[in-house]
Amino acid sequence: MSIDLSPIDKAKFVAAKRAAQYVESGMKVGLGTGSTASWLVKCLGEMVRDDGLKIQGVPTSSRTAALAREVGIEVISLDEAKWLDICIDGADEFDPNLNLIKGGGGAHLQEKIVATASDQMIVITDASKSVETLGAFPLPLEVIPFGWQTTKTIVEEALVGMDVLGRNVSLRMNGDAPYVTDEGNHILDLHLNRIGNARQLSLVLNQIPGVVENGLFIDICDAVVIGYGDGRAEVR
Ligand code: ABF
Repeated sequence: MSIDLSPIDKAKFVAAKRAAQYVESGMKVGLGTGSTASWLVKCLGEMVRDDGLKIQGVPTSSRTAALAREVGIEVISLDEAKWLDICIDGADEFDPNLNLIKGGGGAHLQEKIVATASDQMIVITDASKSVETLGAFPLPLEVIPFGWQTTKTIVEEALVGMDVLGRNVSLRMNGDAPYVTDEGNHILDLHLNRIGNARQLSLVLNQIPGVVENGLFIDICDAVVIGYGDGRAEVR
């Protein structure tokens, strides 16, 4: 695989390549979504083709499913797999406790289901996603389209009692139309700037009717592989 890449793409590639070493023949593997996870899928495809690696992949989005098939990975559904040995995915932010914000790519619902059904969840990333406290990246909240404006109002009211610095909520758009997830839902982006108590916020948000899932991944990630533009990789 060509490594004539920009420093940021090199960092993502290096993280993916290092994390691919966790994958062994016979494993059922959760395949993440996003640009970093795409490198992982391509690396695994290469290992399937060139090294005889035998795996079954459970993609976390229709985009990843298409890429996995294209590179020759056997794709199965989560219900066929039932349980996974490992899941490798990107993230938008990770903190020192390896808690995450995910969903900038609009796929955190499937990503959280797949990660939760895995013995091990590994995040692959460049160093820019490292934060002391989660929240600078807008927190994605998948909501069903029915009554989404009412759901938004209730979310805004719920944020008043939360330990956050910002409370602006916006509907994610795709051009002139609301963004639609693989599950046919919309996404509200919560501009919180700083999340003081991510566990509490996650519980409160998921209790609101109309909310399907938030992008906070608490106590789900087991390790973060950070790639650097100079070719180094670090595991935390
Ligand atoms: C998915 O892709 C996410 O949950 C996260 O939103 C995003 C990260 O994308 P990238 O690797 O392109 O920065 O993993």
